[in-house]
Amino acid sequence: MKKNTFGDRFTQHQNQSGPICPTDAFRTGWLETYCEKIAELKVFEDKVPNHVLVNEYEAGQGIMPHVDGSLYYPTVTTISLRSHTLLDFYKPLQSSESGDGTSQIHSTSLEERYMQSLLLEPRSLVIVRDDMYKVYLHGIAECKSDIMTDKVANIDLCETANIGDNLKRTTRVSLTIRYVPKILKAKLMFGKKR
Ligand SMILES: O=C(O)CCC(=O)C(=O)O
Repeated sequence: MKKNTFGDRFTQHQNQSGPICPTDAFRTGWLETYCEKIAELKVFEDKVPNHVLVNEYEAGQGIMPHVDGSLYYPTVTTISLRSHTLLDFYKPLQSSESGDGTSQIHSTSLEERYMQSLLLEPRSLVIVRDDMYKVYLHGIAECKSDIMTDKVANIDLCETANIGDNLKRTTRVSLTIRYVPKILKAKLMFGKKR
């Protein structure tokens, strides 16, 4: 998967290995238009998004289940281009306190922790916030096609698919558009891990 980050500075997304693009591409380019359109939805209160991660996935590529963590404003907006994909959501690992006061993590397979998926259609915008951002993990499975089942929570809202369809993936480009509060930007620049 190829990654590129645009932001107010030469910021770098954690684990990013690709080239980093300068401020001007973001501030004067077409990305700004989309950031402003998203700002009008008030998903970042009165803030305009200032951080865009561009990922390119070939068919068969995905991203491991993860949480985006506390460095960003706790809402993420993603525009999907070219191919669809399925964004899968998982419950976090459960822990409980044992007799001696230490906490014990219960290891369960990802399959058991799987909850549901969202079909991200080409040219769609998805907004992930609240517990879906803070608590649950999200990821994209490494496969070349997706069968639509009743686990696809938004299937009734989608124009390009119905239950039972098998959608073939092609190359997908995602624009993950976020707002990074100033105080957190410094942490991103110095590469602090979550
Ligand atoms: O490409 C996507 O839609 C998801 C990207 C993502 O979860 C990430 O980069 O952290």
